[in-house]
This record gives sequence, structure tokens and C-alpha cells, in this order.
Amino acid sequence: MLRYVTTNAGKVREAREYLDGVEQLDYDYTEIQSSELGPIAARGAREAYRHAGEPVLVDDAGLFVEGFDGFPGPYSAFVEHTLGIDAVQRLVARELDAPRRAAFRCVLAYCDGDAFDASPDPVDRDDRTAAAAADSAADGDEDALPVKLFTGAVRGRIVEPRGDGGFGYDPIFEHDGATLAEMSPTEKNAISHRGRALAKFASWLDER
Ligand code: ITT
Ligand code: NA
Repeated sequence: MLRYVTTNAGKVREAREYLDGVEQLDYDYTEIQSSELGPIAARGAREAYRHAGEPVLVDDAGLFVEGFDGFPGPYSAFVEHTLGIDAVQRLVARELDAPRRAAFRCVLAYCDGDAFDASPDPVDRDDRTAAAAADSAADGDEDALPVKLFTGAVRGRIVEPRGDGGFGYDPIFEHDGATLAEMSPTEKNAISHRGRALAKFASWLDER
């Protein structure tokens, strides 16, 4: 049975659209400090697999504001819990001129104790940073359990909050005229960082 390792039920709701019978494992793995999501997710997946003893998928995501050199990025959860999304939006509006571009990125890290072939995750045009993160997660620890990474990204703008769907930063992230919080779960999945990464993971799992 595949376990989606997260404390965030919103992530699992989105994952169910791609993965039949996936179950949440509410386990707070250690998040290492890194400027990239890939190594954080990879380490988390190894720890979670050792803890669970069954196949695990770890999901690390972040909001990268272009004019802030990618801040809050890997610190997005900390910043949401300290400042809150309204303060992030006001800070961006005060400091940056429109269009206030940003990207949401997601890295999924899969571990089931087996080794994988080294074929690279297909790279989206908007996905280069996440792909670089995936590469850097692959080397490093030689003795580490093998982990397979899947990445997704969506570009957008930071706007005043609108909508009450989704979770986290969704109300202040606009893509193609709508905030992620104004979209249905299916509409969000079709364009989102997580939806793209989940689609790659689901097709890889199918072929395996
Ligand atoms: P886990 O680590 O337990 O999975 P988390 O919510 O802490 O749950 P992250 O470490 O990936 O997740 O934190 C990313 C931050 O970005 C956090 O503040 C989330 O609320 C937010 N976030 C993640 N995915 C999002 C999405 O699809 N839409 C809006 N905000 C999102
Ligand atoms: Na987290």
C-alpha cells in the first residue's frame, strides 16, 4: 500500500485524483535545511520509508517569489505559520511592482527500498529549478536508500486574496486570471505544481 507522507490533508485530497487507494501517513519527518526542495523531499522519503516499512511518497512544496530571489521557497511553511499569507501578499505588494511574478514548485520523492533505473524525470519548460534540485538530491549520500523524484511547477502572480478553495497560499496565487483558491480541485490539479508532479508519478508507476 502506498502512503502519502504529510501532515497536510489538502495535499492528500489532491493526490487521490491520481492515485487510487492512497492513504495519508501523518508523519512529521525531519526537514533538512536546503535552498532546494529536492534534497529535503529525498531525505524525508528515506526517513519515512524506514519508519513505515512500506512504499512512501513525500511531497515538498514551496512558493518562489521572483522579485524576492525565490523567497519564501523551502521556508514557505514557516513563513505561512509566522507571517501568514495576507502579510506575505502585503509585503510583496509594497516591495515589488506588478506583475509580481511567482512560481509554485512541488517535488515528490518516492521510496520503496528498491533501486530504480537512472532515466531522468522529463523536464518541463517551467521546471528547471526543480529538475536541478532533483539532480542534486541524487548524488550526495552513496549509502542512502534509492529515491525517485518527480517535479512540477506552475507560474503565476501574487494578488490580493480571492476564493475559498484549496489551502495554504492558494488565495494569493493567480494563474491565468484565477487564483488557485477560485478553482475546483480538478481545475487546480490540471495546472498545478502538484498535479503535474502527480501525473508524472502516476504514469511512471503504471509502466513499472
Ligand atoms: P508536510 O510537510 O507535512 O507535507 P506542509 O503543509 O508543511 O505539510 P510543505 O512543507 O510542503 O507542506 O510546505 C509548503 C508550504 O506551502 C506550506 O505553507 C503549505 O501550506 C504551502 N503549500 C503547499 N502546497 C500548496 C498548494 O498546492 N497551494 C498553496 N499552498 C501550498
Ligand atoms: Na512541512
